[in-house]
Amino acid sequence: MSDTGPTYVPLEGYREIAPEDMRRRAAEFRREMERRRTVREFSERSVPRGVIEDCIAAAARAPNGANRQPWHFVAIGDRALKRRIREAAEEEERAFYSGRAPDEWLEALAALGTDEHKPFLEEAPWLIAIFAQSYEVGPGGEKVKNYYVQESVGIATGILITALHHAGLVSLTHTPSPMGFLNELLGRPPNERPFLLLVTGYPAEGARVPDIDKKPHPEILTWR
Ligand code: IYR
Repeated sequence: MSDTGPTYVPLEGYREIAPEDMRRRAAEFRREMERRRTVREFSERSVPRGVIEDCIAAAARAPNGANRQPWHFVAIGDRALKRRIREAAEEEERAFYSGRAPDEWLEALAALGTDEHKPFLEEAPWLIAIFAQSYEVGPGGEKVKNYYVQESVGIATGILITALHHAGLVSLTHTPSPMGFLNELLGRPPNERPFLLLVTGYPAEGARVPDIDKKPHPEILTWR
């Protein structure tokens, strides 16, 4: 471990935005994010790998605990592998929907219309498996602690979802539970836990989304 203090460089990336531009940019971005919807019906249209790479690169800029960057992304475009992931996820989901999930949870999901069928795992051009590194393995095989892992990976995932939306794609945050099969199918080590599986691509033609809305502002925002 380093025993030297910090070294500093100038903040070169910052760009000041004039107040009127700031208002316009904030309002435009708000409107863009108001168009984001989680989509479960995907087209098989392909999406260039470079787009996915740029979105993941944006996500990997996320602030995170002690700059450990405790994440690993696996971008899956291979059809056979997507099929195996679908089969494994559907097996877990069958158990979830037919008994493992408490009634209260199933009631909470009723408005979303989800069930154990996950065709999107094969149809969408890309699946992005996000792994959280609970700890690192040091040179002598010892466990090195990571900090704020859930928060860090959650922030990175939020940026990834935003980047994909900004690029003109839709996504689905899919959480087959448990997700341990992803370590096996994707060859990831035991210090990594699957965080979620992000499905992304174009929406299917005529895709529909649940008729649900976000909470009104007074409920989510307090000014003091
Ligand atoms: N993992 C299941 C169930 C599910 C859970 C929540 I919380 C959702 O917001 C949606 C689905 C599935 O993916 O179907």
